[in-house]
Amino acid sequence: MQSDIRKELLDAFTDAGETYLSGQNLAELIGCSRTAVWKHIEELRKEGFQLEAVKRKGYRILKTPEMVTADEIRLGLKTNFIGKNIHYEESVESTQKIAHRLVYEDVPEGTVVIAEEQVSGRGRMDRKWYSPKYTGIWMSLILKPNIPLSKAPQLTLLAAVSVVQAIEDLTDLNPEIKWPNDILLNGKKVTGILTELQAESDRIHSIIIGMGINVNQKLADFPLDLQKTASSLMIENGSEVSRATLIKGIFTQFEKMYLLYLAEGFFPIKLLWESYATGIGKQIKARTLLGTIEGRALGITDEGVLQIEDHAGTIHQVYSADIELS
Ligand code: BTX
Repeated sequence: MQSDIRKELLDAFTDAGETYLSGQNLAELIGCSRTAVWKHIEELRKEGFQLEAVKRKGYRILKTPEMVTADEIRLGLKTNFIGKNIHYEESVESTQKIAHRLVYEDVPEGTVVIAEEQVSGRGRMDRKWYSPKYTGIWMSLILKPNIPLSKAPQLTLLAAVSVVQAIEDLTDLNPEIKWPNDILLNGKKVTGILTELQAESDRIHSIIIGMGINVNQKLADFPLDLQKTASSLMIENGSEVSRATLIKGIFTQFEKMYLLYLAEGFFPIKLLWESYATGIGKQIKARTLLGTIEGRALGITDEGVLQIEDHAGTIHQVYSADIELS
């Protein structure tokens, strides 16, 4: 019912073109209350629609948000296989879920699922990932590398490097990576990466890399509990960033890194990852499922595993954890 009002509201603005429509006009046209009209106009603003409001005249739409449809992304994309096959949806539960299904349909390597919004976006360990409409990049990339299971974490680090490089190419921002995959700007999380696998014995059948990038949200658009820890590229950059251009940049960087990785192994990627890493050489706290380890982060191994030296001099290998920087 709610989305009907919204659709009718957008249709009314489209039909009106340059003409202003008052709250009263809109309420009568759609057959709802003026409060409902106002509420939907506020929602549209949050999603990046620019609406002009003029006293005694009403509203009109000045700008609609940029979409990240397959056509938008294909335009000028120069990769050979990453992002060549795009599965686009307006609204989904989670792009990861769709990607897992597509793997069974035997889609080609490099297929990407992209959505404008996720209503049940997920983070690591069943946490939630907030993925509002039109303001971020929510996508899952399907890969089929012929590598053993133990090497899977390397690809998640490779993904983080690709996103950082694409952000640097497009903006003046200098993101940092917090092990394993959080991308931070001024200490706040702008990107999360979730890697999931389908494997047979110890061989990877497919690997699904989910990337969630906050692009054009304002601080007030985040739920209160995230406002202290999360940020977006627009907040840090001071101006809007084109989602479609950034997606193309990520595909280009990812393909370059992935081909380098397949040809030369993890070492060149490891060097790049370390050049962006924050917290290496410093005191950190790693919360793992088995307990908390405190000590100095020594770096990552050739497998992508974090090494921490505790106060007694013991070196711990950390495969999965949440890191707190001191
Ligand atoms: P994570 O477990 O490292 O982070 C999840 C935590 O981050 C949450 O518990 C919350 O505190 C915080 N958080 C939630 N939403 C946001 C946000 N938008 N910005 C900053 N912080 C947030 C990170 O997991 C992995 C996220 C992957 C998301 C992608 S989006 C495409 C794909 N589909 C899907 O469902 N997940 C992936």
